[in-house]
Amino acid sequence: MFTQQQLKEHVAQAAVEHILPLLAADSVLGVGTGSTVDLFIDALAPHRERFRAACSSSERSTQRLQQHGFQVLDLNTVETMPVYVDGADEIDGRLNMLKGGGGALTREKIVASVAERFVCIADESKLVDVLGKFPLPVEVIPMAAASVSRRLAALGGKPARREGFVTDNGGWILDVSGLAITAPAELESTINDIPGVVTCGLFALSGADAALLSTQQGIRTLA
Ligand code: ABF
Repeated sequence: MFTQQQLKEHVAQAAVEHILPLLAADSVLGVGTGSTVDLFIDALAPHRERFRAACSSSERSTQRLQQHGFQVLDLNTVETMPVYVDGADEIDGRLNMLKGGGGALTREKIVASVAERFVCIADESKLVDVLGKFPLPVEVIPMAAASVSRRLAALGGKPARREGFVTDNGGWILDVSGLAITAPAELESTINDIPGVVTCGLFALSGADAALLSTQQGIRTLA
């Protein structure tokens, strides 16, 4: 039996092998955030010369990339990227994701929006039938935390402010439990429209293009 850490290491290595053929010498690679992505960055280090630079979704990933000697570009200097690699807290069989457990959901969604392909990397525990067992993160403008919470409660959620956490953008996070998300794209759109919401942690209007899932039997690819 592989541990969850070993499963994450396996999929990090598989992701490197999966994306290298997609990268040209002048390519910029989009990099997500989280513990699996940390391992992906480490596995990518020996291949630093295969592409031009990275574009990062968090200070956490930026630091790790720079420690390995990668050049990290400001997104404003990047027009396109062939691929964005990121983890997820939950992913369903249609490649809809629930993300933001690490608090980086806004920059993740922004960088992913500039990439041609989103490759999600995760251990098998993240694959679910219905999204929502993991509390849905929603980044809000601090002054709107209470008003957005009321609107999320009206949708059937139980929002709780992530105490003592401020995002890289100066936002607060509401973690919303109690949602059975049977129509993720519709719920994402509804939450996006609440005044004060910066980012909803549902990636369904634009989900992953492929997922590499690490299982006890090896890497399973969903596309
Ligand atoms: C990131 O991946 C976040 O959205 C999410 O919190 C994180 C979870 O992945 P891991 O289990 O690898 O930390 O994109």
